[in-house]
Amino acid sequence: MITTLLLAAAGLAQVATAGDADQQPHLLTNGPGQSAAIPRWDIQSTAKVGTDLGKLSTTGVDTANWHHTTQSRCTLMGCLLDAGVYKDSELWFSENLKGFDGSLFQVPWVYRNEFSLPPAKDGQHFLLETNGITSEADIFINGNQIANSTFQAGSYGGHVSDITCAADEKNAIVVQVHPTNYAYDLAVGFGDWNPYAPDNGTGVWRDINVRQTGDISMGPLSVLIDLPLPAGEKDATVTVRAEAKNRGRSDVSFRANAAIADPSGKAICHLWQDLKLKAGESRVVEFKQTVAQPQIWWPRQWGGQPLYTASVDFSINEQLSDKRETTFGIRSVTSAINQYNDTMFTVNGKPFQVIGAGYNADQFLRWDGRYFADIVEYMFDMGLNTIRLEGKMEQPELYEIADRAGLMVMAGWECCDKWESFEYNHDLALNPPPVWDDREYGIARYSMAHEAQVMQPHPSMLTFLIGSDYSPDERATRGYIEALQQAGWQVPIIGAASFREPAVIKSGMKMQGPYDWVPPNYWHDLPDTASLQDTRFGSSFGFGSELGAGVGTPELGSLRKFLSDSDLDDLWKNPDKGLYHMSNADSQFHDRKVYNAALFARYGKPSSLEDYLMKAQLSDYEATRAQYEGFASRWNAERPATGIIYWMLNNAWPGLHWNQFDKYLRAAGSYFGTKTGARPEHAAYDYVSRDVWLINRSLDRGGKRSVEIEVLGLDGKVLHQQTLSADTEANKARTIGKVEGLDEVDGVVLLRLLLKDGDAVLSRNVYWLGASLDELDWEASDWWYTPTTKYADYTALSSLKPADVATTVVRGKDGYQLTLENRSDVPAFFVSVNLIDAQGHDVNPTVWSDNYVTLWPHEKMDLIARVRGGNAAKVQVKGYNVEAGEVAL
Ligand SMILES: *[C@@H]1O[C@H](CO)[C@@H](O)[C@H](O)[C@H]1NC(C)=O
Ligand SMILES: *[C@@H]1O[C@H](CO)[C@@H](O)[C@H](O)[C@H]1NC(C)=O
Ligand SMILES: *[C@@H]1O[C@H](CO)[C@@H](O)[C@H](O)[C@H]1NC(C)=O
Ligand SMILES: *[C@@H]1O[C@H](CO)[C@@H](O)[C@H](O)[C@H]1NC(C)=O
Ligand SMILES: CC(=O)N[C@H]1CO[C@H](CO)[C@@H](O)[C@@H]1O
Repeated sequence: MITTLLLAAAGLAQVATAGDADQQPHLLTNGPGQSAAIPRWDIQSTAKVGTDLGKLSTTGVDTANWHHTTQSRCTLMGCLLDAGVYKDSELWFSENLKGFDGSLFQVPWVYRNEFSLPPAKDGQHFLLETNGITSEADIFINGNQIANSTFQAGSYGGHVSDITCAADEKNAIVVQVHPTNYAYDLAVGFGDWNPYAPDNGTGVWRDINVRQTGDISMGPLSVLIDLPLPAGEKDATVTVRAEAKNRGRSDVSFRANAAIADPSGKAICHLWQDLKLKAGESRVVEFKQTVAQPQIWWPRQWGGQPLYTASVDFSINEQLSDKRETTFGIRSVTSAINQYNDTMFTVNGKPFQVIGAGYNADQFLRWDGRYFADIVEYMFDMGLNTIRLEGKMEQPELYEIADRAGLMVMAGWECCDKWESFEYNHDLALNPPPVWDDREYGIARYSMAHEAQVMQPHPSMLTFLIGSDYSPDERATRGYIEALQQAGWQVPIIGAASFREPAVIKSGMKMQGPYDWVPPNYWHDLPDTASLQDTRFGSSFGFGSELGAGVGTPELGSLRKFLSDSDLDDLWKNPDKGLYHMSNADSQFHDRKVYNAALFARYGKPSSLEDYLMKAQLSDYEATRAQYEGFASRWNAERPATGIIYWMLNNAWPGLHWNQFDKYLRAAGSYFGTKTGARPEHAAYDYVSRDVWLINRSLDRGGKRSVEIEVLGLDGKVLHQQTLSADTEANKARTIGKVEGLDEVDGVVLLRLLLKDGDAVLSRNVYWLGASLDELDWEASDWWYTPTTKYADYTALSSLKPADVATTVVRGKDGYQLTLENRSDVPAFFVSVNLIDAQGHDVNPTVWSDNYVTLWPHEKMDLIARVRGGNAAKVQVKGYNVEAGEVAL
């Protein structure tokens, strides 16, 4: 005690000389049950400050020449970007990042901060909670070692250490982080998606929290739901669980209280039990409660997201010892493998077709909740219902946003590198990483335990995939499953995102491509039996866990932010060249050869960058629309299309492919193709059979529907008209007739499908069709694409006569209403609009009701833009046969 006081006094004195009281923020005010993150860090390389962590972790160390960040969590690169040492706009420009000398990250670095805590009292504890530090770390407080790097390892390894003995009123904490190598560490990597950050993501990328408790501390809450079906008709049972641990030196009797409040905040119950724990003992405390007339949590497409609250506290002699609170939703998720070995999910007893995309974290693992919320809004706008996180489990806030929004989450471990380095996977790489040792099985298991605890109460969880490209081996699988079960995991555990054997748990998901360009008919050209022996790997059957035509070309406003003039020239003048902003240099996807060969052949050789980008957006739109329409339409096929995850939703950095919107949130062709193809109520054209599919992903809107079909020549003459009628069925897709009048196409025709409820248009969908389809060489299918041997001919589009489109704008509540009017006798083809500010920069994010639209002759169309900021000054309008122009707002 005397030493403690002396140290504290010394600490105070040193702080006084350092003269920076600001360096010791009050982390917690007095009282148990509170937790706070170390709010920011100073960082420095051990090459500069040495490795005497005992000394560095005493208060008052002069860190004036360290890097000062404002972040509670950042990788080394993330911290240095935050501290202003680097700028992402510079790092990401052209090939600048390629020249970055990463050797400065080959030695350990130190994170340091000082903080104050309330004075020590008997029966009071301070706990240090880590949530994963990359790749591993030594932690010291006030000269005392709290954790070593054997123990504190793995990006997802979270641990709790009692720091009561080491802590003081004034404290210094030091975290030494060790370099990360993806072949040796269970870290957060990017595979072939994009270049690795120069630090390989090393650092305190997640919060380190200090928690104050009494003798009885509480672990994270789990909430288990028993929801009898049909959902909402019978009472539900809610079980709330938390671990209690006696950290004191003697037996303790305590009371555990639990309260559950309904979504309006009204208390449903208050439960309590009296318990006793021996010194050092822990046990799980459990409360069960019936909830009458439960308010059901639904995925957004099907209903609301009511969130209940569970609060638990432990008290000793009426003094609070620890407490936690969580929101939760009442819902059920199941999955089953059908007779074709495909996984099919249900939510609240309803078969749930996964219509989703694969998420990418920021290249420097910076988390921005606002940015993620924008992404979620874009996802719903596109009609998506699920996000796949492949080893990018981010921060706890992600799940809170998903819960509130109604977005389903498929979380899971990442492919390849150390994560999947089991003996049977050694075709993974030329130099396969060493297989796991005992320690690594341990790290993987407690990483799972930590992530499971974070995710468990969240109703947005659809599944956890314990493998991606490969299943984990038996020992790893056992560890993962035990860890999930200990956290009260209730939603499905899937063995892998691919069918590969061996698999301890069947996956029911296919991962057989494509990842590069395939024509639109690919998705509709199904094998008779839809068996896996066929070569039509990716087409619309079963559960495609990651697949797409590889598209996602940014528009010019974004490209100029990260490409030099000569990079821009490469796009259209060097169609086969490997490009730094594509996938990594050793990947098939480093160039745009397959994509560009198709673009040049189908639409004609580009005459300028603008012409190339127009054709690229057309290709991208066509590709994503066909893919989503293919899967959505086969929902009730003999071998149903049970799910689709587009590869990918977004990029880690400004990338040139594999996205539905670019890093700057500009939505272009791949976005609006998706938005059309994934409409919850939709009429889609089948390129192969010429059927019209009526797709309905809603549960509760019904009645008579009609589909008005019109085929138009490029000269604006109507070639064919037809109307199909049908009664719609909830959560179903089926064919309702064939499009006639396409037997003798001369050049290119346009096909318009209008799905109507009376006079109201539910979905408007325009295709461009040539005399014949693209021809695929199925036998030559590879894991990444199927070659096209003969291309469809859309070059006649270049002979479209110019159309005159008038644009008028009205300012609305959250944005603008644009009216486009085609004043010509010919169609105005593929017209896109874009808001820019006074400096000419894109206004992102903007949610457009529709975009990249085709107007019939003399057609008028309203487009609504929802914007957040008020800085839009002009709207840009351009089309395939509409001269680019700008209209002031
Ligand atoms: C590292 O920490 C763990 C857990 O506290 C301990 O069991 C182990 O002995 C330590 N290893 C070394 C090398 O100090
Ligand atoms: C990052 O990991 C790769 C292997 O995946 C390794 O070659 C490289 O040296 C690592 N970089 C650093 C800075 O440790
Ligand atoms: C499903 O998988 C089993 C092996 O797990 C296999 O024997 C069977 O043929 C598969 N069924 C189909 C339709 O592919
Ligand atoms: C989808 O099914 C629901 C429920 O029957 C119905 O109300 C809705 O109109 C259908 N939508 C379409 C476009 O068929
Ligand atoms: C110049 C021209 O052809 N204008 C026509 C555009 O279309 C509208 C109907 O949407 C007609 O009223 C105009 O005469």
